[in-house]
Amino acid sequence: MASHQVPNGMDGVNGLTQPIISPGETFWYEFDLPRQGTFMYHPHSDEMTQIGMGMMGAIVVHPQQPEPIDRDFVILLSEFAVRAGRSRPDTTEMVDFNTLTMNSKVFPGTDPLVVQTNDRVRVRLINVSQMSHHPIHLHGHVFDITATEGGPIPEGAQWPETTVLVPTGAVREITFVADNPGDWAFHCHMLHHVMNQMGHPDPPAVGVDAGAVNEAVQPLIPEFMHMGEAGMAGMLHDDEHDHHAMAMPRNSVAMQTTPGPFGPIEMGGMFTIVKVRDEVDDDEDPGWYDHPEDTVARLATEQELERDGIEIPEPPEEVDDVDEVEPHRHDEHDH
Ligand SMILES: [Cu+2]
Repeated sequence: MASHQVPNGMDGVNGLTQPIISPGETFWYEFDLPRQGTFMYHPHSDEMTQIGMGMMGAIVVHPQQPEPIDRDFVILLSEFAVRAGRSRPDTTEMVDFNTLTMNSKVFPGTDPLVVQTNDRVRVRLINVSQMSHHPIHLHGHVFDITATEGGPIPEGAQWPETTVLVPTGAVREITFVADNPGDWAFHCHMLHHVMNQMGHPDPPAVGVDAGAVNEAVQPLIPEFMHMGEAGMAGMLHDDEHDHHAMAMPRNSVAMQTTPGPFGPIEMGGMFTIVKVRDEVDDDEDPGWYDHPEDTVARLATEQELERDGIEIPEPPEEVDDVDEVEPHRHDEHDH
């Protein structure tokens, strides 16, 4: 029971303040919650296994005089090592966590945060990740950091941010007025934390047509996937070849990309959407934002480019004959 004033004997540290809880046993805990705020709990016994499989929770203690908050969210940030094609986490992993979650879900499975225009919104971010801190970034708004797991920050000491770093084992409460209608990305800014499980042991293939390699290799090595030929995003659908770009092993989600209103959203993992609407129906997902006319970025016209003195260079000619290119090989001493 982290960061609260519990009696020592209720603190739950295996071996230090209580005997181990054996399988099938239930222990009894009782303590007061004298302080308001956001707190976490998790086992202090075989943490890598138990937290590595998701054993954690939040406790929110509201003040007796409630603050004027219209929407109040709790998001537990955590990370798991779920190898491609596997159905449960690898709890021997110490460093390389590939499944970064909000409330134990990856985007697009994460819930959107639905709020009404001008709502005062609080998000309680709790990080129970094993190794990672998470710089959580909100688009379109500025928030104040109003509390930590130690309690509320006095108003004069709060400061504005658009990204809050949540260290592992810590709580950050952010508070903002949702005064900007739209669909706003709300996500960890560590770039591979907004991607889902990556199982490839192979070099990236940007610029390479890997063709049928996946289909040939995946039956033998489920983790194998070649990286997208034009970057990492061509995972859900490959328009050029009009097929599912990457055949994925069982129990897997696309590393990135989920269908959005303007095409694939090239995100996964620790990513969700704050949906600010003039009219909301409780927590109901309102769907995609309907932008007012002429408020969406679009292709610049030739006249506009000319007016601003921008010249677009001709793209280089495509190389047809790849036979002359020496294939890249791993140096055996690399590994
Ligand atoms: Cu992160």
